[in-house]
Amino acid sequence: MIKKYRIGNPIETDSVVIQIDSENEKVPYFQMMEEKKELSLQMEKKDSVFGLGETVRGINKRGYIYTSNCSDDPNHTEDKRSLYAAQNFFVVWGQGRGFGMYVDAPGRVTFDIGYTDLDTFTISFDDFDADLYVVEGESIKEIVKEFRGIIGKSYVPPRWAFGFGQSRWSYMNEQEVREVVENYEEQNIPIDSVYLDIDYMERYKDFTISDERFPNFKDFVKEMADKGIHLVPIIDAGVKIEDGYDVYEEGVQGDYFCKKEDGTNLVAAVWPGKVHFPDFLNEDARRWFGEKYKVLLDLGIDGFWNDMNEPAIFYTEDHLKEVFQELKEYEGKNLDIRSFFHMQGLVGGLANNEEDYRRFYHDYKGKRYRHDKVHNLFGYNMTRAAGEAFERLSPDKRILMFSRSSYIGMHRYGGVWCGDNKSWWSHLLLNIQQMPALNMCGFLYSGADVGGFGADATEDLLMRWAEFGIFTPLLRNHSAEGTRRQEFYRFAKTDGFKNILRLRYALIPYLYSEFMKAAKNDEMIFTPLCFEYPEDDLAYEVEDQLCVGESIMIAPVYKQNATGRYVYLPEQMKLCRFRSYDDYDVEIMEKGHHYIKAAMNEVLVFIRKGHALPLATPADRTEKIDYTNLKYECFQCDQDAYQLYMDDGISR
Ligand code: MIG
Repeated sequence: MIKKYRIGNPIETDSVVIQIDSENEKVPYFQMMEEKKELSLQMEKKDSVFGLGETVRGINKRGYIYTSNCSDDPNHTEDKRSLYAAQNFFVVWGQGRGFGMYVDAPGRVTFDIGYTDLDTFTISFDDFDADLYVVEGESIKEIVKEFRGIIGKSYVPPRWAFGFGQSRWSYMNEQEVREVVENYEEQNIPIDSVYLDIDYMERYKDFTISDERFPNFKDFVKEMADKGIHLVPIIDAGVKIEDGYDVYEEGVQGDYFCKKEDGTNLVAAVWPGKVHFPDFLNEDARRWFGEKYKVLLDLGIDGFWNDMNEPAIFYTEDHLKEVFQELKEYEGKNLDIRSFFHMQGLVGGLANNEEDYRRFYHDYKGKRYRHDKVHNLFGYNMTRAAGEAFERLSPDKRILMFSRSSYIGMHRYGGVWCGDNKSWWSHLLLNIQQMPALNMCGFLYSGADVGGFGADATEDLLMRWAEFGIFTPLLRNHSAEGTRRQEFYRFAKTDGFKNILRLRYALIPYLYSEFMKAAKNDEMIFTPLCFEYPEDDLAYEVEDQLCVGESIMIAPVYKQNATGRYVYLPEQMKLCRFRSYDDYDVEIMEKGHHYIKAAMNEVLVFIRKGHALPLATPADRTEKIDYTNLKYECFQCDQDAYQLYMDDGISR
């Protein structure tokens, strides 16, 4: 059961698609403190808090403070309060009861979940305007399902997007891309896509192709398609200011860009230097920008990733001017400690500056809003622009789309990747812990950069990460400019990588089935153990094992030099220790704690009682997998216990 409560005069976000009338009663559970713009809840000792989507820290969010304020921050350390997303749905659960709440407010919202006081959960608002949806249910899973029922169905990608994708910032030309594909083919490692980062464009201009680097782009896309390889270009939020550039000129003419207070277009800077930002919140601008993807669709492209859409801002023209002014005053002076740090802060504070988010406006649903009031809707609406356009431009064929920034509602138009993580063991664990929270908020097609984006990956980290990544719908190896190259074929243990990737392809019939069932039934793919075994107190403390779909539980190894790990089994399960899809040992394990060996190339999969896991013979491309010849690994049932979902993998 869901009830809606309105505080103040909230700005519509289009995240909820079901019309619900708001109650006249007080908000339940939380105490409202009007003057402080706060809601506050006394938590019970045993209450856990789950959700909030893509954030730092563990599965149980209790004990820290999180701010929904979409941020381009490449340092996902424990002390951060905001990452790229604003996904304001959570569940409080303890002692066999609880509730869910969705805080629908597009501005900044802070969730202090036991940070100030361990037993107090306080939600505070910049503006005290919000729609609150309170969700009741018999279990956490039921609450999540109820909530998902009001926000609309999750985005479904084409099936080939369940294949492996190799990425790098950037493959600089046709030849580099060819070499990647050739290397994968030579090593017999399956692959379905190669990602194109910003350098495929002409001077970082959206919807252009560099003539120099990709002189025959259309032919090249075809050449790759003939090999079964999809090229997936990046699209950035900022449109370069350059005379003669059609997107810029159309945007100016159509009045599609974000404006400053004085009505002129905001000038900010990102990759291309100075840019304007399309006003994605505006329906006309959204339609116009969405239509631009056609340029690439017409060249044979069928997948995209939307980046820098928090939006990331290197600087605004106005702010930069002010900073130069101030710096002049420092020239020739003897800088003491305070003035030195202040001066340093002037320059260091240019990027993603809070004040800049108050310098421009949106024309949204017939009204003008200052950006910071609707900040968290920007990336969402960029991806919505694309998603709505794809429905018009590609009515029969699904298009791959995922975004860096997001808000609930965007899950209908695309997936997400978790942004600029690092090649750190702690970020492998973070990836594991983010998946269920993303699913709760409707984001099913998701994953993180396998191997880590920033910093240098090591072979063992990459292998362990791949061993988890093969379970995430989006499986992409991506890394930053200047870091160690981390394509799987570059390391000595290529056989290990090959077998792990081939195991992924063996699992695709299962993963795709579980994905489609979750999308159709508003369910999760990744669940923490306590969602499945709510009666088991110990299950609430397990933060490094997940159930993946109905049949299996996984226990990834995420520690350097580990040759195994401790695993908690809430009930008897059947362990399959995979070295490859057809080389694995099997053991029935009793309920309780175990230390389980897992050599560097071994993947631990536990089959749950009464469930079956289909396994295909791997192919080098997703669409070549033979569905007629599946083998089933069963535990106390036969293969009929499993309902396989099948479709053509491409039509909508
Ligand atoms: O400021 O396009 O998260 O995946 O490789 C960096 C370059 C901009 C950030 C994305 C990352 C991408 C990078 N982009």
